Amino acid sequence: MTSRIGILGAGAIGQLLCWQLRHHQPILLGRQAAPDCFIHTDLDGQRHRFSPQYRQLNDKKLSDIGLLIVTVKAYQVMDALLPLLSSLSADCAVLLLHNGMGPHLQLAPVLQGRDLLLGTTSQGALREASGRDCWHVRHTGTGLTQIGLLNGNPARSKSRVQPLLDAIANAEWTEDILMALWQKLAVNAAINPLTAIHNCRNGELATAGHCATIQAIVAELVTTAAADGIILDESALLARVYQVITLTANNFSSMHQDVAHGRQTEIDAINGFVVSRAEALGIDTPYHRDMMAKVRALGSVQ
Ligand code: KPL
Repeated sequence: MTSRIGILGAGAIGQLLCWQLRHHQPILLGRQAAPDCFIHTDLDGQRHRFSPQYRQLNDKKLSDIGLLIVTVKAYQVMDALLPLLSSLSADCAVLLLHNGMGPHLQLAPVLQGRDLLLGTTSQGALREASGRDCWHVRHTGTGLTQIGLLNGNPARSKSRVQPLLDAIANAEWTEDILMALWQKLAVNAAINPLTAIHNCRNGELATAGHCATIQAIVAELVTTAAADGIILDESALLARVYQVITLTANNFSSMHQDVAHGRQTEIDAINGFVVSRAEALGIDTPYHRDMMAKVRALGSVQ
């Protein structure tokens, strides 16, 4: 039976999903046993304690997993997933849920016919503490979650992912998931590097001084996506970027936080994905290249 849900990646989103899916008894796959976890939710002010079910990454018994949700960062996907593939059943569906784009291009050819789903979530989740005995994750907002099929069997993959869509508020099945991911990419490609470079909260990008750069970032992305077969509405996308800037005005973007904590950033999967697709298609994207160079120069580990 391949009815279990596995979650690969015990970061804040992985732990939050584990709790949201608790009635389906998901399995958290990791290097170490998962301790009890507290989910502090700003939505109802409650604190929920739960004990994730845990299985070690080198456990060869993964054949009962029917849906593997991968919540590691884009740059970790291939290293985390490849060693597990031979232990997964031939019909296990894989769902990638990370910021940015790119790993699906490497993963699709090696999945050997398994369904490949892609998704994006704007659920807010912060890991506040992760000791040996207990983890604490704060659920800060419901944001939109979109999931869709890239390759495989639509009916089978939709039924595999339905428990997840039911468990999260504001989650929807998305027919054109690549279009949704390019749209989300535009938001991250404008906000994340600029907040990291200027060491500011998202809201500061609403000032006039950033307007030309944001417009150019969106325009280059729209041109690249069009050459890649995805037609985006440039003015609607620009409006969406500014809407997110307003709605998350007080937040520090994930890239700002990565730089501030000396962690590897997701620049390669965000502006780097646009640059590499553009290069492959013979398009120049000087603003995205500039964002990459400036974020790399900030000195966090790349
Ligand atoms: O997704 C985000 C991120 O920080 O990675 C945004 C939408 C920019 C919110 O901060």
